[in-house]
Amino acid sequence: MRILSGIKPSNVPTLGNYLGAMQNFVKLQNEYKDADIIVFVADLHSITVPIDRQELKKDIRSLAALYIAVGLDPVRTHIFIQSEVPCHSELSFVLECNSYIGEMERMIQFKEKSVKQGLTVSTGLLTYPCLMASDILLYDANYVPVGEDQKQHVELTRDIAIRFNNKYGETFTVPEPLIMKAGARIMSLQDPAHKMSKTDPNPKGYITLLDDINEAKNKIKRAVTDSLGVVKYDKENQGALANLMTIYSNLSGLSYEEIEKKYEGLGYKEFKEDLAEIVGSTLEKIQTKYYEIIKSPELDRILDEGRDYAYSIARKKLSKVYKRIGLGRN
Ligand code: AQP
Repeated sequence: MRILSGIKPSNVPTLGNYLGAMQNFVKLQNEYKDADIIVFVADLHSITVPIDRQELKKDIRSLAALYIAVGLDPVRTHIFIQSEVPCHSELSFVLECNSYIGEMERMIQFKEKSVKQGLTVSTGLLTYPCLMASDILLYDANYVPVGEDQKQHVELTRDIAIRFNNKYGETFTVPEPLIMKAGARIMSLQDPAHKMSKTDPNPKGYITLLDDINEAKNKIKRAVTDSLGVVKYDKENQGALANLMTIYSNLSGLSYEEIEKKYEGLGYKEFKEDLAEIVGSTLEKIQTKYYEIIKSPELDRILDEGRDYAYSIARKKLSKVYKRIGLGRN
């Protein structure tokens, strides 16, 4: 069994990326001892929108180090940088030729991001689900752990794989999205109607894993809440509080009922102060490990090993695809 996933280095990962994705990679790594686990830094995905070169370079390395800092063990999990394995872009074009523009235009992420960009929206933003499909199909991944927002792209990957297999013969494993319920969709701290995103123009809406600890605590304390003043999980009527309770529950291990009991008769203030401490100590643990790794030459060794491992699998799959289609001389 192979489990594969990636995150794009379009800034430092947020608590949303951590709870919806990274934490689950670690759980799966520790639970499925026999699975082959591959996690990559999806740097090609970052260039679908304008991005500063220096920032990108920094974020690529940071994300690789953060994977290890949150608990991925490079002995168990192969970690690599997507653009260092050219097969991803090569297969992507083949998949673009086996998918439809209508399918791409239906993707919610494309709709949302293209509205923000207006006329300058890149072609890559439209076709990036094909790149994501390549990321997955090159490795015959059985499971792809993602947050809820990426489910649609994994479903599209399934459609493309089935279509290709029907047309050219059995080539790709059809993957399943793996969405862990807890933390699947963390919302902005300033607007509970929108998911927490690392490129939100309002930095108060998100907490990154490398935020200054005091600043992160303040973001929790200043997060919007509702007017009812009761700590009760009610997504419909108290969406902002429900989001904070989800973060609380995930990081502390307490259930919603246990949290409600703990704050019975108390207001939001105590709840938020405690949550700020919980978030602060989570970040502190991650950051301590992060600053050890980011400086060490070990990180490059891990990424070299990951790249070579990924390349050996991806190249074979790409040759098979080319052969099936009739490309080249073989
Ligand atoms: N708010 C979220 N709650 C839970 N999971 C989330 N993920 C993203 N946001 C949340 C999950 O994190 C993984 C990596 O995402 P990505 O960076 O590759 O793409 P994204 O979904 O576009 O993430 P962002 O933070 O919103 O980035 P930008 O702002 O650059 O677009 C995925 O598994 C995703 O589901």
